[in-house]
Amino acid sequence: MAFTLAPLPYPASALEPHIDAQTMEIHHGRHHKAYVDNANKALDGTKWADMSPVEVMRQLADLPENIRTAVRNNAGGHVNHTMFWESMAPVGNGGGGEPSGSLMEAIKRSFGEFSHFKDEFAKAAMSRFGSGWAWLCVKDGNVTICSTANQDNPLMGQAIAGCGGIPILGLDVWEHAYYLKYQNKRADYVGAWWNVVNWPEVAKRFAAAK
Ligand code: MN3
Repeated sequence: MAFTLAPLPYPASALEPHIDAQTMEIHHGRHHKAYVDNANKALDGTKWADMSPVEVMRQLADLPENIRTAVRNNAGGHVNHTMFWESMAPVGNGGGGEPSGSLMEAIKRSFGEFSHFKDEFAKAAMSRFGSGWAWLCVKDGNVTICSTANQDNPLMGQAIAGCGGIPILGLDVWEHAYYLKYQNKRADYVGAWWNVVNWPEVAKRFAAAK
């Protein structure tokens, strides 16, 4: 089964004004679609073509060298964006606010106050030079922050991605994620994004990762 592009879990305009509809349409319909198409092209006819994209990503080191970079970028892009769409929700309809329960406890254990966690996450997003992602991961039962370049994902492992753990929240800091509305002001995009973070969904991933 080839990878497929799932529809957005909400209308493209649902995250307005924080993320504009045109950005969502282009980001999902063109960028994410291209990752899906190119991953399928690279994997076509190999034994990895029938695996889930997450499985493929975990086995990156075993892939033939002639397709490894294409799969790293495009299966990575597919997994990262699928998670990204599901990590957001309209304001007041799942998006924004603060986490609760055991996820909030884990955040406070690692970062003290929730506001300090947000500062540290924003720092990871801001200090990623060029294109990449900021992540909240579960590692040894605790939550940690890291960032990766391009479409790398912590599930690819420390040796490839430069950080490890099970990601439960990711923020796309490629310019295609924010340039139409925010131009070069990445900090404004990161600040606005907190309003649409789907904490109930992140909490579900946290529970599954522990
Ligand atoms: Mn993107």
